[in-house]
Amino acid sequence: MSRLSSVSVLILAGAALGALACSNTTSSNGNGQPTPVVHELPATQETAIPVTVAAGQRVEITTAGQVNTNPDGPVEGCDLWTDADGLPSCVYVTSSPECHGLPFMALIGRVDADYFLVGTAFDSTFADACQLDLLVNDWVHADNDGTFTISVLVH
Ligand SMILES: [Ca+2]
Repeated sequence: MSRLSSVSVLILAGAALGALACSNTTSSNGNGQPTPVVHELPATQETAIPVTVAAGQRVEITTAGQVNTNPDGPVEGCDLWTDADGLPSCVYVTSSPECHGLPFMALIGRVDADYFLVGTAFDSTFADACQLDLLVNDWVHADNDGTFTISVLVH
C-alpha cells in the first residue's frame, strides 16, 4: 500500500504504481527555483489532468475559476456556480456513489482508486511515487460550463 501524508489529511492510497519520471510536472525559472505549471480544466472535460509525483515530493495546488452543471436548474444546493471547493451540501454527495462522498463539482484528486478533495488550495507530501489525476467531481460533464485554472507545483 502507498501512503499519502499531509498536514491536514491522511489518505491511504491503493497499490503503489511504479516510479515514474516527473520531468513534465515542474519547470524551472532559470534560477533553479521550481515554478508552477498552470493547467486549464474545462468542466466539460471528462478526462483527468495527470500529475506525476515522485516519492517524497510535495505537491502544492491552487485553483481559481468557477464551474457549474446547470445554473438555472431546480436542484437546490447542486445547480449553482461554485469554486473548486465544490458544493458539499448538494444531495448528490450522499445519494450518488459517483460523487465519492466529496463536494459536487469540486476539483478532486484520484490516486489509484482513492478520491480526495483538492479544492482551491492543496498541499500534500507524497511518500510514494504515484500518478495524481485531477478531475471535476461530476459524472456527466457534457452539460457543464466554466473552467478551473489549476496551478500545480511539484517539488
Ligand atoms: Ca454535469
